[in-house]
Amino acid sequence: MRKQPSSDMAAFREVFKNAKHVVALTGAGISAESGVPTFRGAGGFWRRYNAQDIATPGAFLANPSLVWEFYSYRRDLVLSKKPNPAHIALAEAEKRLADDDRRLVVITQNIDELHKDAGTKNLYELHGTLFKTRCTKCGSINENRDSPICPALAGKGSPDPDAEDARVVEGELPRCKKCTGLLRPHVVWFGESLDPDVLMNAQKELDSCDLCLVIGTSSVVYPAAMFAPEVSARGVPVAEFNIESTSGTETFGFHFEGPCGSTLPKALH
Ligand code: BJW
Ligand code: ZN
Repeated sequence: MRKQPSSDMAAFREVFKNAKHVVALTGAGISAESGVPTFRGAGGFWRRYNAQDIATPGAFLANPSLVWEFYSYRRDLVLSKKPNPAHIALAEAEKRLADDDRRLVVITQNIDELHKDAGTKNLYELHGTLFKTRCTKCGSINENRDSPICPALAGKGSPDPDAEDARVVEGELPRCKKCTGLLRPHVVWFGESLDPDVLMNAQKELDSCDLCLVIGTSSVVYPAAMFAPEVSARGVPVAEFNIESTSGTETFGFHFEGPCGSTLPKALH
């Protein structure tokens, strides 16, 4: 039988004290205490859709207006949110470790930029960001924090399951300034490949780290879901911070159950 993961904080802190290269893999749960909804479980729906229905190239092709409503709503929501003590604990630990010639890196699945806002510098955003657009015609990528992102989406995107689809015509959705092509959010949808450079650099960090933290992710979406189990299989300690057990828990050495805004600052202080 497998050993149960330990929840001994003193033992974890000893491992952390001696680690030279720490990778923190984060998911939606780290932003939950900032007020950003997670994807799975209660509250994970926008209207009657979950992420797997609407965060796809097929959904965008079929109804770009609906998908833009979804992202427009989430951009506005996130613009009103701030990093919480878990994001800040990681950013502060990165600075402290750097002063001691050690390294902490965050690999996030989140697209909310709250790690950046907290001051994290060593950051890989696996699934892109809410605040960049990409042209579907010329491929140009641009930062964009406009609210609303275009006049036709002003006041649209209500998450209410009874809200009516705005059916904005394509010509009035966000368009490219260079070529007038239709813009899309610069995020990674189901069935799409991750940016190969981001993926390669993240993989290098994972291959050389001597401690891995898995924070606020259900560990069901690939390829991120296999990162921590791979590190663990190398014999490197992995510590999970989550409000519940996940499919990965059994393979990790440590599991700290509870909101990571409370558990992580204690672990990394
Ligand atoms: C707290 C907390 C608190 C709450 N404190 N904790 C291999 C096998 C099977 C399938 C595949 C495979 N390889 C690829 C696939 C297909 C697919 C996939 O993984 N599907 C699975 C669902 C099975 N993957 C892909 O398509 C990926 N592309 C790819 O691999 O390309 C090559 C390829 C394609 C197809 C076939 C084979 C190869 C791309 C995935 C892109 C995911 N995109 C999304 C949307 C991004 C844009 C957007 O946000 O709109 O990314 S989906 C969504 O899920 C989002 C998230 O980043 C991602 C992960 O979710 P996360 O962060 O784990 O959130 P939750 O909600 O699931 O969990 C929150 C956790 O927090 C929970 O555990 C809570 O308990 C916890 N929690 N409060 C601590 N306070
Ligand atoms: Zn263009």
